[in-house]
Amino acid sequence: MAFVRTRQRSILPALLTLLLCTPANVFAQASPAIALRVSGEVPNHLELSVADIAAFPRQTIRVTDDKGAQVEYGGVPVAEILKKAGAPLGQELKGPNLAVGLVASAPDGYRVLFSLTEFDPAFSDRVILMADRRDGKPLDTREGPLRFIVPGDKRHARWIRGVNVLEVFKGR
Ligand SMILES: Nc1nc2c(c(=O)[nH]1)N[C@H]1C(S)=C(S)[C@@H](COP(=O)(O)O)O[C@H]1N2
Ligand SMILES: [Mo]
Repeated sequence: MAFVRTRQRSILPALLTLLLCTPANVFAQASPAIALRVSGEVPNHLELSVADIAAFPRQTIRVTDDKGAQVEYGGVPVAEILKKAGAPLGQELKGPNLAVGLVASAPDGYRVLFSLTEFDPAFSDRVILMADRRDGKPLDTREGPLRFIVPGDKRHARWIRGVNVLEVFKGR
């Protein structure tokens, strides 16, 4: 007993010192920042960090950017994220579910509406990408950390920069 009490008395100030001297960012790193929320009418709401997104099945696509440069974007097909959220895709994407869509939004207030069919590989070979890399490097703060790439669109208005929310809902 006496031994235990002595140990506790000696270790407590050391623990307190450690706690008080630990920079706040060490605790922040313990719970990584949420880069993307998936909400709305899906069974699983998701809160994903950049690392979570990087762990999905990945793909790269070569496209012409808005300034006419040939670039390679890397990232995750949006369909993979929607699958994880339980959104209706594949065999389920028929009947009333053809009216299901999503609004992608970014912190600057920019919002873009899509139909779920646009992400479904059963509907189109065009892969809409949740990009996190441009020519092998993480997206810069103007563009990222995440951006939609919509190959084939003649205007780049749906290539939403800094996308951080996907809200799924059924149109009326
Ligand atoms: N968050 C956000 N994304 C956005 C926009 C915007 O205003 N905010 N503009 C869009 C428009 S209209 C175009 S043409 C492209 C421009 O792409 P760039 O930034 O690679 O030049 O970004 C699109 N993505
Ligand atoms: Mo644009």
